[in-house]
Amino acid sequence: MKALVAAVLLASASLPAWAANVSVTDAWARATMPGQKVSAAYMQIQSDADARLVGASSPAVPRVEVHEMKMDGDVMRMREVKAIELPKGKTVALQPGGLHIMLMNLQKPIAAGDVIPLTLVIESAGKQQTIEVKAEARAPMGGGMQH
Ligand SMILES: [Cu+2]
Repeated sequence: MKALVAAVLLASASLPAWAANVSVTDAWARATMPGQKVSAAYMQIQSDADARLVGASSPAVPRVEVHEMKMDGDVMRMREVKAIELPKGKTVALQPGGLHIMLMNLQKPIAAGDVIPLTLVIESAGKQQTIEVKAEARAPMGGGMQH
């Protein structure tokens, strides 16, 4: 994790002056169970200016969406969100049971220890920048994530 943080800091050093300084920590993805075609990635995101996460992609995953989970009555449902607000100075957590990066149409399983490269699209002051993130896969928990 130390190497990842260093890489993120290095990347932000070369950003243009208008860009928000965005740091991503503790990025991880859920390893899949046999036959599972979807998974999710989670992370903590902090920006030094008001910004929004407006998209994500990965060369390793055919389809990536930004999702949120919410209770609908007594059923947990998820839906795609257009953007996640990143208020200045506030750490926004993408975590199980809440906001997440959905990894879809997986062509092959994700094993614990695999590294999933993700590109986050961040918008601030009307402009977009991309942030490269590496999410290391962790073993699925009992029951996994229901879709
Ligand atoms: Cu989802």
